[in-house]
Amino acid sequence: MKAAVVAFLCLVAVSVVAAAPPHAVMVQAESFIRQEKADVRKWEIHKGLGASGGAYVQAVPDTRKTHDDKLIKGENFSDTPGELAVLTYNVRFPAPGRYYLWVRAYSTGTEDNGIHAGLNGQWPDSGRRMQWCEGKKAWTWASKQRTAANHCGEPGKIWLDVPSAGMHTVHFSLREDGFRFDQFLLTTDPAHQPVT
Ligand SMILES: [Ca+2]
Ligand SMILES: [Ca+2]
Repeated sequence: MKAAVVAFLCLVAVSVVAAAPPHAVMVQAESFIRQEKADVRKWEIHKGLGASGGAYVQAVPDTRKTHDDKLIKGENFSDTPGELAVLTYNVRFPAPGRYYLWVRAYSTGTEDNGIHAGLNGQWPDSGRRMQWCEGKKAWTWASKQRTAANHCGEPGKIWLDVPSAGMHTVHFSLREDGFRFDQFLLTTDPAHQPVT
């Protein structure tokens, strides 16, 4: 009898865990606490464009506007996360876990639509090369990673593994200059898609 009761309680406990709502944290891009490596490119706060919270940040100057403009690594482009124009945010997480990262961005072409993300001074592979192909000249939520197979990015590959509940630092750094960045969302629900 005792065993049956214990088994029943275990089933209840499992179902409670399974039914727990996912955790999510939303942050405005303009609420960064510091900016570093900003001598070549820097993030400026702008108002307008219908941005959430009334403001967004843009990586300036934007010298590579089209594919024909010269690509200069370490200046108007960086494939090395943390190299250029690094923004840091204090984010309080309700629980540890894998948080899928979504960013709301506004791009105009093919040379202002990428960024890198990191956590606690680290730049994991799952935060590299966030990429937007859809939604030109409109704020667009996306969570895709540019890969060799798909330059427009693959969904489900961008996340940050948060080691504990409480305060952690989230980072973004430049991949392409001119990038406009409104806000970001971290959610433990892999199926969640923010509404643009
Ligand atoms: Ca650019
Ligand atoms: Ca904003």
